[in-house]
Amino acid sequence: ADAYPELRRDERFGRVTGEHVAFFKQLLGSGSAVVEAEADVEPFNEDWMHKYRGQCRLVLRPASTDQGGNTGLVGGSVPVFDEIVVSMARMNRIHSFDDASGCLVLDAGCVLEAADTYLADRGHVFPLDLGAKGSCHVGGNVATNAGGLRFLRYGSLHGSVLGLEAVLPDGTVLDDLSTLRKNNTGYDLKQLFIGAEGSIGIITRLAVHCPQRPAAVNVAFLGLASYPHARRAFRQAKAHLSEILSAFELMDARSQQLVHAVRPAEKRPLDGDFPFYCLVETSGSNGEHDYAKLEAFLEHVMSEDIVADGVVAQDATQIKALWGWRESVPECIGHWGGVYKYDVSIPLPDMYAIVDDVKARLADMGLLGDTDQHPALGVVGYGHMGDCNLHLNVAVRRYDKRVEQALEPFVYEWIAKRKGSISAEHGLGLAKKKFIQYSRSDTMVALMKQIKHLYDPNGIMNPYKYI
Ligand code: FAD
Ligand code: 2HG
Ligand code: ZN
Repeated sequence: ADAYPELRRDERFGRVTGEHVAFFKQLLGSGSAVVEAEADVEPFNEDWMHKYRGQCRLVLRPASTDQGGNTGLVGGSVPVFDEIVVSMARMNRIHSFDDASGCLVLDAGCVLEAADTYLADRGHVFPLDLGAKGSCHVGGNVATNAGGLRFLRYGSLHGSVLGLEAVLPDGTVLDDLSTLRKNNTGYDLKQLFIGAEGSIGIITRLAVHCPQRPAAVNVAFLGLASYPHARRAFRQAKAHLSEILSAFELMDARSQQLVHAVRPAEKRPLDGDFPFYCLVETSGSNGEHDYAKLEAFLEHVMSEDIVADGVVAQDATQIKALWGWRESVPECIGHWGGVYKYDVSIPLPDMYAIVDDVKARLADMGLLGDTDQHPALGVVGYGHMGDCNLHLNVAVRRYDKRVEQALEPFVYEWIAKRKGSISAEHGLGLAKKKFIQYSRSDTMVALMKQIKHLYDPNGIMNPYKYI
């Protein structure tokens, strides 16, 4: 109640008793399947950003070893009060892979990177990649409909997930584990679970369409004089690289300064300082051919003064290092205390303007600056430019209500005016639940509530969140 003064515990829900614990031990077996000890439950009560905290006292781990998951960024994965946490970490088996169709059937608790490594050995690739790959679960990815770094190439999980199995709130097992690409027989119910953030059922198994792994990957890192230059570079990247373009990411100067401040020993990709940087990746089947295309693109954009400076990675180590400057932004930016995160879609022409407007607003209000008196130390914009998806991050020395009030609803109103989305790829969780109306009409919200009620009439699935 102290943590969330605006929320009240729903007294329809029981409180965990010794009898409940005994029941679950009988059901799941004792040992590591039922977690009660305070120190062991604690990690499940706090999220990755150390921003949300619950009071759960019981964690159930149907059929493994380590905790995975809990990398969500909207407070959706930790309890609010004393809800029971179900960890999927022990359900982590890969069941089958058909290398002709590319269909992978696996448990929801498989770690994304482990699934991708399995596929790499078989010449295929998981159609999603993101910075948290080493700990997030594929079930969590699907539950949040995560977008990630190669959405531009492989598209949404709404297209890649062929089927799923889920347990409904009343215990019914929904078997929609189809491995077919085409299946127009009635409503496509699985789609409701993709991006539902655990609000209508628990995903237990997935069938995912996994493409052929590209034989050749090339990466260029560009320095640019302004945001309009970055937009022009993106246009040219599409024109020159078309079918081999697999990522186009944007990073502003401040984001790179903050990464540099945390990792001063790492050599920066370009010698000079630029207001913006872009990372361009190609994935294709012929390395030499792709490299030549990327070089021709770079030559063109430099000769036209669209790009001020650029470098093309010469080997896999350099590719990894260049990606590091992009992928480590979320982690480095939290180094000073906390981060207010806004994951938004905005039509490209206006996309970066929100960063300038937020910066000006916080500075005018005396909340942004270099001294300890200022709660905010940086307003940063980066993200998946190729998908019109910006991550607006405000790095703070400490979480501070004045900063939050300056940002909300200001950011949401700004986005609604431009017909953007207040949640592009991270979901609603607890953080965005009360702002859904900025991106969805009353009619749509009413229908969503009906769906929630239909599947979960007692409101027991991830309560207090989403809708
Ligand atoms: P959790 O955090 O454990 O859960 C997330 C939500 O899904 C919760 O509401 C939970 O209740 C629900 N859920 C989890 N498992 C299931 C299940 N089996 N059935 C039903 N509901 C379930 N996101 C992007 O879209 N793109 C990115 O590029 C990206 N990069 C990231 C980088 C970092 C460093 C971090 C920390 C996060 C990033 N994310 C990104 C956020 C993203 O949402 C998560 O990383 C990931 O998709 C969540 O998976 P998880 O297993 O950790 O889920
Ligand atoms: C990314 O693209 C993730 O790096 C995280 O979606 C973004 O932390 C964020 O705001
Ligand atoms: Zn992202």
